[in-house]
Amino acid sequence: MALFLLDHGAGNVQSLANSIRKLGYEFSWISSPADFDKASVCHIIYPLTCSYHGWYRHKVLIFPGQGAFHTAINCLTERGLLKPLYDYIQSGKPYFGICIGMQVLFASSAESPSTCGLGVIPCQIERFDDTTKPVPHMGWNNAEPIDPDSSSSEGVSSSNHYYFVHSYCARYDPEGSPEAARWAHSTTQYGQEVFMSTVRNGNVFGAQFHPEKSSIAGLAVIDTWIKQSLAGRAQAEPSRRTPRLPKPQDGFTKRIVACMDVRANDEGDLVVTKGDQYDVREKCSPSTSSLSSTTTVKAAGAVRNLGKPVALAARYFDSGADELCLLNITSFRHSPLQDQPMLAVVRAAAECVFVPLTIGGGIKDTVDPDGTKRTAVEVAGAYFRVGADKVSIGSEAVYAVEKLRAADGIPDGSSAIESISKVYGTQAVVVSIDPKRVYVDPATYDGPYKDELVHGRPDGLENERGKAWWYQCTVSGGRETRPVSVVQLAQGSQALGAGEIILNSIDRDGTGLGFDHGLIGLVKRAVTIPVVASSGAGTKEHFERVFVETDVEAALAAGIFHRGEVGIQEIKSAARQAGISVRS
Ligand code: 1PR
Repeated sequence: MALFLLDHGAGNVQSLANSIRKLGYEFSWISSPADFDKASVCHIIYPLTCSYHGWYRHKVLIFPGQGAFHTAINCLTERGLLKPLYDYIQSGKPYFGICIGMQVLFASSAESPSTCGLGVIPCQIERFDDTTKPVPHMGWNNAEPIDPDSSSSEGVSSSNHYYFVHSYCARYDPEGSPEAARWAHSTTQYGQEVFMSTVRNGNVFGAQFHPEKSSIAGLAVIDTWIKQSLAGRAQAEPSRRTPRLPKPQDGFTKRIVACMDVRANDEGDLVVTKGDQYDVREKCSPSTSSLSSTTTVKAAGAVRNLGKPVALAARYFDSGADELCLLNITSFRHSPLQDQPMLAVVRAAAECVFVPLTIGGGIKDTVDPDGTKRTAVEVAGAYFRVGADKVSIGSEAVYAVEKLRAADGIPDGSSAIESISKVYGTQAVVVSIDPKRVYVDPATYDGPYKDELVHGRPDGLENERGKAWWYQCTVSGGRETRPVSVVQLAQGSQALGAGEIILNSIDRDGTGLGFDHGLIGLVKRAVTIPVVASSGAGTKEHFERVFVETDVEAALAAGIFHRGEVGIQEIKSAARQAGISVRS
């Protein structure tokens, strides 16, 4: 075996493994110091999808990283992998570091100033400025090669978008930091900051974006690098680095997210379902007289079945969804980790989906049937290992923020949000909010949420005009309201370490009336992390309006996609025509 993947024990290594299998390569894992000695210089690899196979002269290593800088360095150190990794890189053999696997090449990171990196690239990783844009930088953006016409661009092309998810970056500053800038291979602009999206020098290549999650464009980068490295192709000398002044507009795109609410139906099969205001059961049977021979009789009270999760996930990936979400919507009842059927669903979905996958439902401390206690970090880790990129926390986030507020805003580190973001990074933790409107009389209301009141617009829906309301948070799939407002939950979640918010609306869910702009505006103004608008999409114009009017980073829909009423490409074409940047 000539291709090796480094598993440092704290990241989503499965996604890269899936991509490499998809490309037809075989590989071995490196997870202990002894594994570094496994292969000598002559090994065989069989690219399964092409007829060519033969002896390669080189051993090549990919380190797919995710998570926090200090966690990555600590895990490498504890497993005795740091020194062998450094020696491997110094020996001149090809190395490809992805995300944190690229950042560990640097001397240090502002994320954890006391932790030393490998020091191969002599500069510090810095945090993005979050005063003018949401941080993490989460989504699809361009990467512009330093030498666009060179064959050394490793498949990176300025006409493609790549998936980024990070709060820290390597600034591109040829004048202030020329030694580090020598490594720049491509640059990306986020807001008005320009950073190195890929680095390369000699045997070392690194990508800040996740090629394994960047659809066809990302797979091409991995394939090009593996082919060139296995063939021992000489690396071109780096060209002269000149400053890249920020353009008026970055290449960051709005994301279209397809969401699948998953639960067991009455036969015990996991199905994708879809509710109206969170009620997922059929309302009534169609009258038999009006049935055509192809119509399926839907029993009143049965769980709506809109398809199989893995098949739908594959369909949405093929249709160009920028991200997918799988939510286990009944996990609040019982969700032991042992034999968790959602793990198998996520594993199978991750094998055919090469864009980010968020998994939600039951991400909390649990107890298995045999009494084994599982922490929320273990539960999240199990999902990351089978191919999830982010975990979404619902009910537990509400309880955590209640606790935080009771402690005067002083976190105690015990919540699922804190513990998972500490290990896997804030960008891996999403909070899914299920708010419900509480109508009040605007003339007399003097309650605690008067600063959060939303007023029905004169040009809005008829039944909203003249009314006012605030948004109360719920748990257990909307079944129980809690004494927390949506603004308090959003701000508390960010303070605890969440990296993104999925903002549902129980009132709009499944109605097709459009996104709730009042709700979205309220939350967007309250936080600096990315917000995904969810619930109520009925037409392609709804996406256009929500992006223009609320400047939200992403918009999610379920029902219209499951029922095939509006296509993802249709939404993207309309958005493009309206001047909204979307991934092609
Ligand atoms: O509380 O951490 O176990 O997480 C449970 C998760 O399950 C939460 O993210 C919660 O939002 C979700 N959930 C629970 N019950 C339901 C339900 O529908 N009965 N689904 C539910 C939430 C909302 C969106 C939906 C959009 C778009 N579904 O996911 O996809 O509203 O729908 P639309 O485009 O058709 O309008 P925990």
